[in-house]
Amino acid sequence: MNLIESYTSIVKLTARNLEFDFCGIAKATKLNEDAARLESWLQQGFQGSMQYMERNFDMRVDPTLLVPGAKSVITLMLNYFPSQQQKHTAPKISKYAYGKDYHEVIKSKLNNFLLILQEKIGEIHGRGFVDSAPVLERSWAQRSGLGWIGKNGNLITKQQGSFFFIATLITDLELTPDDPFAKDYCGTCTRCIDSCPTNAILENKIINGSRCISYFTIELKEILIPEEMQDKFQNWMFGCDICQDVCPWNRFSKPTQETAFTPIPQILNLTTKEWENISEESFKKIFKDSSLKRAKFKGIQRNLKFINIR
Ligand code: B12
Ligand code: SF4
Ligand code: SF4
Repeated sequence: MNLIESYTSIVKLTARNLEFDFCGIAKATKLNEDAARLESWLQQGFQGSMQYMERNFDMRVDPTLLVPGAKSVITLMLNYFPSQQQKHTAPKISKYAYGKDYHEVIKSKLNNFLLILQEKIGEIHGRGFVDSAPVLERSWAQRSGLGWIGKNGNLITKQQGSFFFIATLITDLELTPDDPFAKDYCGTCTRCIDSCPTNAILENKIINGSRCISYFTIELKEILIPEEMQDKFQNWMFGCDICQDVCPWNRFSKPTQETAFTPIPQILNLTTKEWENISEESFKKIFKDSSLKRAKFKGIQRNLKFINIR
């Protein structure tokens, strides 16, 4: 085994030891095809008011601008599919937000990952990212052989579907890349497109972010949700899982083993009335470690009102 191969084994083993579900590697190169897709997405205004998507375009399509001297992009995926469901009558919350905020949970795993690699391999540089950095995470997951990008825009694994977070560790360490995931197992299925209540899923795996319930309920801050969307949310109060819930590949989802993602009891149990009556103080206390913070108390109240207008 040469040095590059032995480092690659260390990376894969470390990912397993840190209980990531999948780990794939790609060469850190500029993503030219993705750059064209991203440019067209932005030109059509599909980012809506998510101005952060307009920033750092060059960095987003070139990991060597984010981490100088970058040679490899290690993609890590972590399952968040919960073992318990909300009550049918409760205002719906996306499964990714049932437990502790994934940004914090995964960030600390990524820091450990880098420390272990430095201990075992020596002086290497790298940075771990999850969600909020200018990194095209789904593209890296596909390029590292972990799955295909479905018509609903999500990265789907053949083994366990799409209820996974994606994180990357961009490093100057040279590693053996995995083969990109070449196939697409959506076939003639169109369930996600047919089920999206706001018609946010377009042809060619393009998602109009500015029409997605996830955007309206989480990203649209301090702004009213357009009236045109009234009656379309199907009781989704925070995020939306419809295009994943209907996906046949998610029959293969298995409950997460990550204890930090154990559902906060109130997420499973609060009724609409209780949500309406919750004080800002209690909200902040109960959800202090949760992703719900992103929408803030005011955002949650606005969403509740919006889905309950009859
Ligand atoms: C902005 C954003 C949103 C926006 C816009 C959505 C969108 N599709 O862009 C909103 C708020 C609507 C959103 C919603 C959701 N999001 Co979001 N979001 C992001 C974020 C921050 C950036 C995505 C982005 O770059 N968009 C721009 C467009 C152009 O990129 P794209 O859709 O990813 O498409 C690229 C590739 O897919 C590729 N591509 C497209 N078609 C094809 C075809 C082929 C053949 C190939 C090779 C490549 C390819 O090219 C595109 C450009 O590179 C990422 C985190 C990150 N840093 O990547 C999370 C992320 C994509 N979101 C995630 C999640 C979980 C969600 C939700 C499921 C949350 C929820 N339940 O409410 C929904 C799903 C909505 C949907 N159907 O996409 C996960 C996805 C995990 C997965 N398994 O795929 C990510 C990766 C966060 C994370 N770290 O885990 N999100
Ligand atoms: S998350 Fe919901 S609103 Fe957004 S694309 Fe999927 S089904 Fe449509
Ligand atoms: S619902 Fe069907 S078309 Fe949509 S992502 Fe899943 S398999 Fe692909």
